[in-house]
Amino acid sequence: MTKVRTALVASAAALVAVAPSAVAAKSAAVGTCTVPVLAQVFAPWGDANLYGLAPGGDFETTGNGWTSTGAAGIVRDAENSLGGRDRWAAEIGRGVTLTSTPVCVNKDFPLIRFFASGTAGSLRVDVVYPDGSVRTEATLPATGGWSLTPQIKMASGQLGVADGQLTTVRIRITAQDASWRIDDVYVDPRMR
Ligand SMILES: [Ca+2]
Repeated sequence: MTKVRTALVASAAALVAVAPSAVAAKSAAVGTCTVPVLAQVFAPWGDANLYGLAPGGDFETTGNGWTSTGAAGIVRDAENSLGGRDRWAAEIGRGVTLTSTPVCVNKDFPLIRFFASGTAGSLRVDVVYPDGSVRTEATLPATGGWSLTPQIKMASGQLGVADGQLTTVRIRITAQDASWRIDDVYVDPRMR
């Protein structure tokens, strides 16, 4: 496993040092979970659910903890659907898997949603559950350009926690048969 980085990473860090993420600044640690600020970020797409940015999921910072199995990096790409100062996206090479740091959720059918861009092949979205099991929760067809994924549901029964308890999962994204770009990985943790 290698850290996600390219020669461009240093430039991304410089940008972020000037303008730190508001989401990161307001997040709060609860036990081993870091609960992000939740907002209706996909309301313009008719989705009223409350989402929080997965740690490092905007790829605007270096050392974000995401790891890859091969060629992947942060690239300058103006995926700017959510507005703000989003300047960087993750590029995943053909056949490469990108894995997130732990993401905080509870058991009431948490959701994953993000932006993806791929002109060929498909993008597989797996979830690594607390017991180490891995399930494929979505396989997305080529988009042709930046596109918001559907709501990707995690398997509630795999989380192994009681109502109201928090746990962590990892999101594992694989570019199958072609390279893809992703950005703005959000989770609706269902912690109401
Ligand atoms: Ca970004």
